[in-house]
Amino acid sequence: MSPETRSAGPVVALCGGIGGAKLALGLYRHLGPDRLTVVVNTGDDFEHLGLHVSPDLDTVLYTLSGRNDPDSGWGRAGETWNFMAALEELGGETWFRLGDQDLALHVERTRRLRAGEPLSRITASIAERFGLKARILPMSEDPLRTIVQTPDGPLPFQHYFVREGCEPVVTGIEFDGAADARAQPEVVRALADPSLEAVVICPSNPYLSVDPILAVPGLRSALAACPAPVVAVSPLVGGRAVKGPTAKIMGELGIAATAQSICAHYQGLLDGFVLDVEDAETAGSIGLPTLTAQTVMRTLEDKQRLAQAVLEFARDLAAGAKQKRANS
Ligand code: FO1
Repeated sequence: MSPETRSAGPVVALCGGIGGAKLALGLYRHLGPDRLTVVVNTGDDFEHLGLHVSPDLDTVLYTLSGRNDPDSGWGRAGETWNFMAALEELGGETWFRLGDQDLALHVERTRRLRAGEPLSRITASIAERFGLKARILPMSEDPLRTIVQTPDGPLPFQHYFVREGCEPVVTGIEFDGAADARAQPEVVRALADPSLEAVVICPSNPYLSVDPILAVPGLRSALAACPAPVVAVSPLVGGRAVKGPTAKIMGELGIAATAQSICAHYQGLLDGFVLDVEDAETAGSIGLPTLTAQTVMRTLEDKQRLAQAVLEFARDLAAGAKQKRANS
């Protein structure tokens, strides 16, 4: 870590699952302990086999602590599947796969939730057990559930995503419970921190993974008012999603699958936008300061390199804004 990064302020990342967690890991490794807060989507959470599953929190916890399965991006490395095999033999529901080690997390989290402990405290204590120094926060303690509208009716998120393999046409997306959800207070405090250096919207699906965070009352306005530059990293490369159904959903919703559309989706929130090198020629039409970078993250070095570039970009934006204020 350079002396410059050591002396700088905290950073907040807004994150969904696999794609977002890759950049969160890069930020964590680049920033070093104690400076990163990851605000995680819990719209994908659901009750399955009597257990509370928080897939994006799990993915962030496993990825940042080096426990994630590098091939699938979700679940744990070196997983065994005895529970699933036994469940299958009994004729149980096996479309959503819970590995043996992963199962322990869902059992323990469910037990603690039922005993009245808030999701944020359970997450913090699991993060501590995993040796993590980053603060990992659910966007809310309250249930907000992503519902995907299809021509055959509404589907709860995991039914659309895993059981149906993202095949149904998406005609709309709703966030059940959003009106009553309260923002996690630490999230609001983190976004208002005067020493905040940057907010990074990770390259997660804007419609399925970031919108649920922004749907929590107070979080969109907290982001718009936050004292630090807000920078989003495009989840699209040349009109395609690196992983997942972002481009497919955009097409189905009648939105062009381009970096411009992603940037427009975050209108009023961003100070800068990060495009992949493959989309460099579209930089001029974004209407915001842009950074062109290699956004495909295969290795740990890729993740750290992108994190560093994004933070330097945010620092330049902050310096530019300061200069503007001084000149006016
Ligand atoms: N994704 C799958 O594609 N298939 C699965 O069976 C599956 C199980 C699973 C279990 C625990 C967990 O934390 C995540 C799991 N995921 C699975 C990933 C998850 O459905 C999605 O990646 C996210 O919800 C989207 O961000």
